Amino acid sequence: MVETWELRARFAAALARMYGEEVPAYNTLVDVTLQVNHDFAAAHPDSAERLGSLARVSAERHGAIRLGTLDELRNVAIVFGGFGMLPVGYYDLRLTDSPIPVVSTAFRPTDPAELARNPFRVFTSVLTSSDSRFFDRDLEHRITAFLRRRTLFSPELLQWARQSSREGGLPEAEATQFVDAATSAFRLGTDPIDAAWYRELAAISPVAADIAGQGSTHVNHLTPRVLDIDELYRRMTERGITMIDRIQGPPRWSGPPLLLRQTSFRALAEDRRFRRADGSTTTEPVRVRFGEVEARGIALTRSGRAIYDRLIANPEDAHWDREFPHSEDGLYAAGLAYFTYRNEGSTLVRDPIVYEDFLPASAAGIFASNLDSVTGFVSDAPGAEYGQDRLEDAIDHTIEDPFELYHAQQEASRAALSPAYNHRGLPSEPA
Ligand code: OOG
Ligand code: NI
Repeated sequence: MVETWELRARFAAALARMYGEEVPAYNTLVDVTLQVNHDFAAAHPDSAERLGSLARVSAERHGAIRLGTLDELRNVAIVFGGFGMLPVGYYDLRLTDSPIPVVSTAFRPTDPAELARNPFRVFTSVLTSSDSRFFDRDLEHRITAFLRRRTLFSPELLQWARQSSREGGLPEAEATQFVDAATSAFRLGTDPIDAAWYRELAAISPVAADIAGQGSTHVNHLTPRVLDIDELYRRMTERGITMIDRIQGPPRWSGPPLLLRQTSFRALAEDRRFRRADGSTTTEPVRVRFGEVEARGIALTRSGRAIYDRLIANPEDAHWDREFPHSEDGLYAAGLAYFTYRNEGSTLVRDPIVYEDFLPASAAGIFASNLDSVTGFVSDAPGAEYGQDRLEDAIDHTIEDPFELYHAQQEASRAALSPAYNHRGLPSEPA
C-alpha cells in the first residue's frame, strides 16, 4: 500500500519534473533557491530551521492551477482528496485593487503530521463566468458551452482518487497509474487553440483566455520556498532574469518572518499553436506561465492578521516596526501569533507555527503583475454570488478556516503537555 502522503510526495515530484521540462527557467529558480537556502543556513545555523527543517523547506513547493467551472472544481477536489489535500481558505480576487475574475481556495494537508511528511499545496482558482461585471450574458453562455465540452479529469483518475481517499492510499500498481494520470491532467495542451475565441476572451481578461480559451488546463507555476527572499531576488536579477518590481506581502524588517512574502519573474513567452478561421494554424508566443518563489513566516492570529491587513492596505504610512513586536516573545505575549508547546525534560519549549496558506492581496498582485494588460470590470452590473458557501455546495465539502486549523494545532499541543505545565502561564487565545 502506498499511503496518501507518499502519493502526494510522488505527485509533487512528478509535477516538478514535468514543469521543469516545459519551463526550463523553473529549474534555474529552484537551483538559485537551493543555493540561497544553503548559504543562509550556513550563515544562521541557530535560526535557519526555526520555521521548518532545511529538508522540508528545500523540498517544499506550491502549485497554482486555474479552472473554468464549479463542476471542474468539484472534480479537482476529488483528485486532490486522493493525495490527502483538502480545501483550506477562501480568497475572492475580484475584491482586490486589481480585480481578477476568479475566486480561489487552496488544497493542502491539514494535519500537522501530514504537513511534516509533505506539505504540497495547490492554489486553485475558478473563473467567475456568471459575474456580469466581467462577462455579459451572451459571452457567459458561450464560455459555459465551451467548457461543458471539455473533460479535464478522466473517470479512471477520479476512481483512483476516490479509492485512495477512502482507503488512505493505493496498491503500488494503481498508485503509479494514479500519479501519472493526475500529473498528465495538468500538462500544457498541444491541440491548436481557436485564435478568435482566445482573442475575444483575452480582450476582457487574459486570465479568462488562459482558463476558458482552450480544451485543457495546466500548471500555472510551481513555487519553491526560500529562506532569504531579498537575497534570492538579488541573485536572480544578477543573472539577468527580470523579476516583477516588488516582493508581495510584509516588507523586510528586523523581527521574525511574518506570514508570507512572495515574488516572481515575469511570465515567459511560450510558443502555442493557434487555428485561424480559415483552418490554417500559426505558432504564436503566449505569456502566461511564470516563476514564483516564497518565504514563509509565522502564522498570525486574527488580531495579528488585522494589523497586517491594515498595514498592507496603506503601505505608504505603514510602520511595521512600531505595530508589531520585534520578537517571538513579544508576538506571543500580545497574542498575535500561533505557537505549539512541548516539554523537553523539565523545560517548556515554545515553537512558532508556520503559515501554510496564502494572502489575497499578494495573490492578486502576483496575478496582475504577470499580465500584459489589466482590464478590471467591464460593467458595474452587480456581481454574481461566488461566496465560500457556493463553492462548498459545489464540491460537497467544507472549506476549512485557516485560523481554526492553527488554533486547533496550538491547543492540541497545549493539551499534550505534562500536567505540571499545562495551563500555567500560557495565555489562551480566542478561536
Ligand atoms: C495564482 C496566483 C496566486 C499565490 O501564490 O499567491 C498565487 C495564479 O496565478 O493562478 O499563486
Ligand atoms: Ni503561487
